Amino acid sequence: MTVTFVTTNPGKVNEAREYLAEPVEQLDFDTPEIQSADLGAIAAHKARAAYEHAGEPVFVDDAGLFVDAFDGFPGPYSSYVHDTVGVERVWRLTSEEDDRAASFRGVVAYCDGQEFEATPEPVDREDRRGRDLAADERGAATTDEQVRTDDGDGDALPVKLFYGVVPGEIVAPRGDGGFGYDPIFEYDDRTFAEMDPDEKNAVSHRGRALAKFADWLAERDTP
Ligand code: ITT
Repeated sequence: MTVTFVTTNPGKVNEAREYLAEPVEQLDFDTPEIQSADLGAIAAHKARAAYEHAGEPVFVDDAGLFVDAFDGFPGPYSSYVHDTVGVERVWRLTSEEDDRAASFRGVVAYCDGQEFEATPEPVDREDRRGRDLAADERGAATTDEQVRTDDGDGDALPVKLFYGVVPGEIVAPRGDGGFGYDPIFEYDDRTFAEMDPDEKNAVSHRGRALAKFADWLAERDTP
């Protein structure tokens, strides 16, 4: 079954194609985004709007770069900061700090107009290369799979959310791959822009969220 990814960002689509067993089709639509400090709320709102636009089951992704020294900034404002301040200057600002730790956090949000089963409790899990995902997620104040039905906009369509987080460090730009903040985000001695898409996926916030989404789709589609 084809799954439709509503996003303006082809880099995200490439990553989803590496991960999901199902064929992924991009619907290039700039979904309106609410302003919120809560990535889950932004993603849920985005998924509902995308579903209403597409008229078919869809998923969206919302992600941001959270710099520890700036209490998480740019976080949910990453897109705006990327287009205004720019990646190079985010590096320069961070280079003045002693603490250059940061994390990418992301949420994959799925909406098909239906209700979802009750959400299981978070479980300890490893990624496909044996990394302990739960250890990274514990420090990042994310929760595991969730269903959201109300984000202050009344009786809203249910949205299923899958979170992912990866800790790293802000460094001077290196590498030509990836997109967005990838050149300044270092994980295990390499920036995300120095990794192939499958290498980035194996450790990234999006890869982690997509892994949970893929597991859920597979379970749901098993008779
Ligand atoms: P859509 O909303 O259309 O999906 P977008 O690129 O605007 O695409 P986001 O709002 O989720 O996506 O992204 C916020 C910013 O964070 C944006 O500047 C992205 O380039 C950046 N970003 C998101 N995921 C990233 C990743 O895996 N690597 C590097 N930068 C990323």
